Amino acid sequence: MELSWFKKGTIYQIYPRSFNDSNNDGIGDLRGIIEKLDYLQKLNVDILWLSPIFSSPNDDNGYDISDYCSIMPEFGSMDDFDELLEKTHEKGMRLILDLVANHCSDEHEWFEHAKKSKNSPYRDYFHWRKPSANGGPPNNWKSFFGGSAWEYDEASGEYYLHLFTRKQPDLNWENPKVREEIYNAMRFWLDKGVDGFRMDVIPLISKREGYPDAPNVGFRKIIEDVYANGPTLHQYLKEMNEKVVSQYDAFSLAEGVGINHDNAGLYINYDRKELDMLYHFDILECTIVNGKFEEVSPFDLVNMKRIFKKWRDAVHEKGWLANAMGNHDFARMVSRFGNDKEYWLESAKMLFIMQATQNGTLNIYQGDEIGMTNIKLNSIEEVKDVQSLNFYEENIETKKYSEEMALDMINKEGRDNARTPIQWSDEINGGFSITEPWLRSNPNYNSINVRRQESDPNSILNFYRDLLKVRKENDVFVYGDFEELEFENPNLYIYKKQFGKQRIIVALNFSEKDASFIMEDKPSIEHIIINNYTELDVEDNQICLQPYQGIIIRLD
Ligand code: TEU
Ligand code: CA
Repeated sequence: MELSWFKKGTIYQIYPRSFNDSNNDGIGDLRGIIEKLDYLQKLNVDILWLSPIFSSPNDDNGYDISDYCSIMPEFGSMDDFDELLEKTHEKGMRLILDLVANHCSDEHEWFEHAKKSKNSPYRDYFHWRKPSANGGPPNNWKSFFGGSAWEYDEASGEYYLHLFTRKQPDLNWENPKVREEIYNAMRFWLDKGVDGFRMDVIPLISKREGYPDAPNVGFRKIIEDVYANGPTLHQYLKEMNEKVVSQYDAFSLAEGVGINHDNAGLYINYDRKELDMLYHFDILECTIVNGKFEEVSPFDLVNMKRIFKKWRDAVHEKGWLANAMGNHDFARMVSRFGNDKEYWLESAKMLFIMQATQNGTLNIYQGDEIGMTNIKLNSIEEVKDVQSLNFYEENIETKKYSEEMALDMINKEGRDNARTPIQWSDEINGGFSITEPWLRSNPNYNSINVRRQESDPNSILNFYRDLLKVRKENDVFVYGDFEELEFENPNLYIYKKQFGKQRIIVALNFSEKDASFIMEDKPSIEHIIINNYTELDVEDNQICLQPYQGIIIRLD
């Protein structure tokens, strides 16, 4: 297996709007990131991924781009970006950008031209269709954010496709000009020296011929079988890699929406030369039964183990995964998979032990390193995320849920949970800005904040730093082969990993009670490399883990 910087490097995702506000207008910005580069370097992360920083009307916070080669004025200028890139590199870190190539903004000039005239050369940059026989949308496709995926354009009497909001028209990748436009935008940033791209919903770029109706199945299945994995997709991914990414010392990370363990190889197997890695949705959605909000199943450890194993086996020696436990689209990791109340400290650390010892490129989301939690928004006026707002509107209109119930669901699963401003200190708005932020700060910044954790050797922040350092020094964390113990145990997650001569055992207690297990050989206390408690209860070959205790022991 080929070892490389982007396999071993830890990716840290920055959601710029919420990271740090340098000019106190309530919105995070590029200079705010520059101010925190020392912090990031000290955290021991290697690759910064910025969620979109390009010009955008912000219908979906930058995932609706109106100019791929300019900086969103709220975030700063091109000079700020150049400085950020240079300083990131000076500090020995890399920088990747978010490529949103499936759709652009309806305020992009391509779409404005396309809308003006059916004869415009830009018309064919998008997907236009006549109404169906009954005058309605051309087919039954639903948008990811509710409602039909087709929007009617009065002037031309045709509908255009938007798999996300109506302000995010899908680009027509069948048109070679569209592909060249995107490749040129990529080259623009790569020529500046960026180190790669995270590729937003990249599995959706090729649409099924004739836009056939979706069958009456769950939304996840529809994504897999109807929206993602289209007929010309792999041809384009190959082309993009050959013409662009492979020409630079850069890598591609796909957002694996609609990819399952059976077809993942088509995207990432080394011999395919398409993408360098992907993160899938099975872990991120393991408590979401079918589409966000409605059905939430309780966290089930054995199910999570199965998912990890299934994917590990699927890519073993053939391709490479990134591994994410949270991002700007999901509720907070410690609130979903841990216990953000009595065992906040222990469970946040334990979850990170698990994440940092899974194979694949480690992908951290901003704020998880201090154990940031979900927020309780008190009214719909406080909700900012378009997905949550659409859900609310649709369900209040149809009277499916009461206002209270809908808000409750949004508070559990909504994307704003992960988008509250980073809590730098216990000062006003968590030290993010002295102005009221675009999205309310989580009031728990009084106790959960960077400044406080900096000075506490026992903090989650210092735990992340230490563990990331150990991970850098031990390839077994990144590349090791797995052997699981007590697979069906619903409380304990135990595995051995081996890489060359290096061997470790990881043991994690996911329950709120003590839990014991037996090791083949008597464990040696001196060989404990990571422990989220100050002590470990060992008696002969038996180890007893306290609630949410997690340990890593060297076995050589
Ligand atoms: O997300 C795509 C995506 O699949 C998410 O919408 C996901 O399904 C949802 O949040 C889970 O319920 C990407 C971006 O990460 C997201 O922020 C954008 O809104 C979306 O694409 C459109 O660009
Ligand atoms: Ca600002």
